Amino acid sequence: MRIEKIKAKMLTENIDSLLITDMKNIFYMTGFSGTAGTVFLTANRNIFMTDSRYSEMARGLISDFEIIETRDPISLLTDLSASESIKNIAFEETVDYAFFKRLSDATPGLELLATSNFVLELRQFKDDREIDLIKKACAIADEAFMSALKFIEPGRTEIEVANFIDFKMRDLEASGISFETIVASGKRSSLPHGVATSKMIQFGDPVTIDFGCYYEHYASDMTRTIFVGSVDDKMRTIYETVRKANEALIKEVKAGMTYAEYDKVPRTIIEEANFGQYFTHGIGHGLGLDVHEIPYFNQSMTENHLEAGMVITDEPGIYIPEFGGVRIEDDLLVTENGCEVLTKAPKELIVI
Ligand SMILES: [Mn+2]
Repeated sequence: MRIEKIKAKMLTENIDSLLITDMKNIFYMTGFSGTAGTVFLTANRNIFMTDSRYSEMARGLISDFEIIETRDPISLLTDLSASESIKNIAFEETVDYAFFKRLSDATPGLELLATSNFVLELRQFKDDREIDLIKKACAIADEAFMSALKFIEPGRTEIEVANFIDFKMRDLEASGISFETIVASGKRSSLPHGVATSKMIQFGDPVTIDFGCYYEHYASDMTRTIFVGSVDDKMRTIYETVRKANEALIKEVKAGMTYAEYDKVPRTIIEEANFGQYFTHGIGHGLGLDVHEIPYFNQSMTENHLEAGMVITDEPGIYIPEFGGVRIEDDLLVTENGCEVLTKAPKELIVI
């Protein structure tokens, strides 16, 4: 149970009370998906505060919390802290300054403890239902990509392609896109995060498409680079290097691999092909309720190990300024002995 795990962690870290304000963390803990809510946990009480718009919904939805209707959760904390003899309140460090100021003004005499990733550390490990939802989000992205292959042609703008993909994913029952769809064509493909523009796609262009959707609150995130009309030898070499890096990592990954090694396997392949200086970002990230969430990877993380149940991306890229770039990104479920690739769109070099 999620709540028991959080309570155990509070005990270990000498936290008397925990204030959860991040709506995705609140959803994770309670199943509540409205726009206003605050969770306050003490050793003895699980409190969910929301305003009158949501209190009835919350009462029907959330069984293991006391529901308190209020427009001002912070002012309630003073009373609650006194009645529960609390000495400290842990809060999520992602709150904004105005919130922190109100919190600290309302709780004189109490120690405020900033926490980072308190709930997110639990969110790293997906249960079977979460995995099914992520798989569905990935399947929607796969299908949208296959449709886009038939839609992309010289004369279409990047924005038209992005709109097509976004609509297609919604048509396939996505609740929305998980981030602004990237369509970067021609030289613009050297921009790792080139959001779609009114540039027309031309014969000979590489087109990098990075996109994903939410399905029942869970995200997918996928990238493919395809070529329109033709592909030159240098681009072909770049493409095959990125693909080799992506696929080598898929073969190597399993529970127990260090975060450093996760980054190193594909990066070494790209370096050995003399493109190392053009792989300018991290190899990937976790995904779930957020499209980017912990874990993140870099080569100094030799003490962190992948564990079964994590869903992470494998997204090597090579970006040559004023020339073009390639990225291939898959979503992987880490297992004890390897991984399951959740995004299944083809990766052989595609020229349309
Ligand atoms: Mn990504």
